[in-house]
Amino acid sequence: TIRFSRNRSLETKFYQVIVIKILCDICFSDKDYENAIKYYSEAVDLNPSNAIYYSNRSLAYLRTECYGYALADATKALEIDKNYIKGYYRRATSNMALGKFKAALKDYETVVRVRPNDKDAKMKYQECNKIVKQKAFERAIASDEIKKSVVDSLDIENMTIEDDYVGPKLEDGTITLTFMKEMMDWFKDQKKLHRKCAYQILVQVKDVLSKLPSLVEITLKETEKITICGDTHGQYYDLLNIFKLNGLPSETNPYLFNGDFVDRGSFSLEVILTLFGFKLLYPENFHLLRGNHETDNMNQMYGFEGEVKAKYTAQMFQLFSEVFQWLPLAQCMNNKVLVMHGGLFSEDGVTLDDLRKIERNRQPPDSGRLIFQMQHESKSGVSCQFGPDVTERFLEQNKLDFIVRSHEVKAEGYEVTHSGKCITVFSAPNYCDQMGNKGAYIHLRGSDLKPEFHQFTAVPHPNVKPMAYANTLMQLGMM
Ligand SMILES: *[C@@H]1O[C@H](CO)[C@@H](O)[C@H](O)[C@H]1NC(C)=O
Ligand SMILES: *[C@@H]1O[C@H](CO)[C@@H](O)[C@H](O)[C@H]1NC(C)=O
Ligand SMILES: [Mn+2]
Repeated sequence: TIRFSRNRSLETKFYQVIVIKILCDICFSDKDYENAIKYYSEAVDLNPSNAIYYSNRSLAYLRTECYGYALADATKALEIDKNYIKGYYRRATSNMALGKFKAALKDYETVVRVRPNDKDAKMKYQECNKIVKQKAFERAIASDEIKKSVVDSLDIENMTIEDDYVGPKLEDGTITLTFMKEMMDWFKDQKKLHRKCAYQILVQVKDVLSKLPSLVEITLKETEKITICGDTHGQYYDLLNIFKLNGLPSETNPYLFNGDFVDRGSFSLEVILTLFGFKLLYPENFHLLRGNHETDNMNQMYGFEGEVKAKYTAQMFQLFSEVFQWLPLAQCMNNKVLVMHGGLFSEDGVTLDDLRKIERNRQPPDSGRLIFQMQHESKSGVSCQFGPDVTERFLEQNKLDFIVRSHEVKAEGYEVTHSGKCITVFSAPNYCDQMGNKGAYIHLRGSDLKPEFHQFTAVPHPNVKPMAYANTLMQLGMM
């Protein structure tokens, strides 16, 4: 750790700035964005009127997916220097990631105006414009007709499975362990499940999920243990590795997957169909919660929609979207441990009863604030960090011991903060093939409810890069 003196002459300030620049460059080349953020914060402190520091810290925040902070920094950079082009790009990228497409479009517009000959800027502007128009169109038709379920327009019974299909099939319409094993092997060889089987799984899992409460409450007996996993993000081969290390799900080997199953990784369909299959096979012992990536906005940008369209159809994506809206939002174990994807809330006084009452069959933006926060953010549009005071008050009020959340990549795969009362778990090792992080899962036993951490590293996967199906803006953007 390098400490910078607070008592600075102009000369030491000058050298410190040079040292910081070198340190930040090293951090960036090491992908150590957390330290880069620390050093840029020092730099901002030394020289609060330099747009580059804010802009570069904004990029570091983008890389760690703290989009709210990234947005604030890009905005600050532009306040200092409204001609700083990179600032517009970064603010646009932050807004895109937060689903604020119109705001993003405005910034691309500015770049195009200032640099009429910049082809890259023009392309991004056009791409973003397309999304804004598409959203407007979707809104227009959504208000015209009462939402009909895709399920009503499917005739699954009559879908035929061609003779040359030799892959796994449900047995009399039911999922069996044999089917699950065959399907996982089939996926491992990069083969496609027959669309009829995929639809069967989706229709059945929609029915199962829609009967669950928004807050799932379970009791672990003295002798029981559950495994809690964080984000998996389409890293199918790493999911298989979790099952290899920790055993296949079963009635005696229960799991809870804490959201963000899809997007970014290019094997999201394989991940989600495997998880849905196990949910159907062991509805009481296999649990899934919704993450911020089980939403239309995210799926459009980060690959899942593109992947489903590439491997199946737009109609199947519609059905996924319907199913995602029925995923529960939080799970409580033995009235003591609360698990949810994003973390706690910006307002104080939220109770478990408030969570029970959330009507969840909807997309986050028009759904009241609670549901969105649980998946995504806490204070003021910022996507990470709520203070220990928030955790403390929440736990006390609800008579809980600690919370488990996911959503943020951690170098060790997990992180224990707030004196052990807020635990983060993340299960996508070497996230996006580039973060170099470990993955982790947690064992929680009924006997003592003490979290026990298990780490693992990434395994190889076939040569399809992450984000292969993502929106081109996201592929080309600095994310
Ligand atoms: C800001 O980031 C750029 C790369 O985008 C880098 O070349 C430059 O050195 C950084 N500036 C400072 C002051 O850290
Ligand atoms: C299957 O198709 C046939 C002929 O089109 C139709 O008569 C029958 O009702 C369909 N079955 C179902 C279950 O929809
Ligand atoms: Mn997330």
